[in-house]
Amino acid sequence: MTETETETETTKLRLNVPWFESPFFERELERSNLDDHAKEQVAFFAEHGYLILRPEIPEFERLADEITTALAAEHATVNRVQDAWRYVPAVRELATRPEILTVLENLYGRRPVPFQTLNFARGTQQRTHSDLVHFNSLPQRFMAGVWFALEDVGPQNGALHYYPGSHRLAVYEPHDLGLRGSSVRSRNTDYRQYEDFLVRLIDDLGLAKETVRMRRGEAMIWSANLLHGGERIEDPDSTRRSQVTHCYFEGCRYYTPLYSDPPLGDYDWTRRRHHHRSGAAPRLQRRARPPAGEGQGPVRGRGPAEGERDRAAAVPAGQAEAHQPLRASARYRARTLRAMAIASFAPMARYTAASSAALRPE
Ligand SMILES: O=C(O)CCC(=O)C(=O)O
Repeated sequence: MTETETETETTKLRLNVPWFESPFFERELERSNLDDHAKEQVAFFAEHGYLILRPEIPEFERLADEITTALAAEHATVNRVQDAWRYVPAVRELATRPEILTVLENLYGRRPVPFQTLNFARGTQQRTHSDLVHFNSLPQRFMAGVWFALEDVGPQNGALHYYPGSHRLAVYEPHDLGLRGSSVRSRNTDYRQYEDFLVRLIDDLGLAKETVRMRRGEAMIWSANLLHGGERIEDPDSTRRSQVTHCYFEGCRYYTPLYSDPPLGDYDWTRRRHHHRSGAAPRLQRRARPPAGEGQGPVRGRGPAEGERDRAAAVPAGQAEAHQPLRASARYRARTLRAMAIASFAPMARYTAASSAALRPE
């Protein structure tokens, strides 16, 4: 077989998984038209399952301060505020910054669909988990978390921990553990069984845990299946303001594995389709490219090499098509996106377009 024929075969065999999880990934990465910096980021993410970066967001200080002020009253009583993007413009803006969406699109080869934010005032001390038990997609694994430090984070206030490379493990859902997600009465008990299972798995496989110190303004992107959690808080009086944005990717269906039994055909599909049903779905939205000089900041620590790059060229035109796993017609794509992604998550897309210019009408 000639080289061209082999390439054609590889293209035909493009799998319905994020491209960094494909057995053809190295070849596809080589052939992609991403710039060198983006290639290094994707290669690092493929191997380790996360990236730590300092996005160059000129308004970051203002956004972080506005978020802290806007949520002060709620945070006086609860640590975890979900979906503040609906009523705090700064949360929405940070969740949809083009500097982050561009990286996500490079990593997954599809446009990201941010759908949920969580704002914490203090460390969470969450036990180790994979986000795929909470949010999964068909095709699988098209989900990522973006975690922003709104203040310096270290052992004193509950650092993040994670197991590099664990994103490559199998996806474990309740039915894999003999639990019945779709009929479970005591979610907490069953969720504890899932967490206990992961402790045993990590121990058995000898996975090595890492914790990370982060500076205000730095972000960590993790692949959905990366095992991660929150470390113990050493100083009980400390704050640890942070914002997590959970993102799906275009062209998928989304479900909650914790409440589903896929082998029985029983899926708890993500709802919020009322905008679509009522005919009020907005037009298809598309994110803008970052303005020149406002792209991705250098990756710290074990990430790709540091240094200045041509940020503006982060996503060359046509790149999404170049390694998009679903090779569908434009009509199919438009219909799928409208029906699944945008309709399901219409509010975020609409507010985003108005507030941060991260997305713009097609
Ligand atoms: O913020 C933390 O401590 C952990 C966050 C986390 O595990 C998550 O959002 O999935």
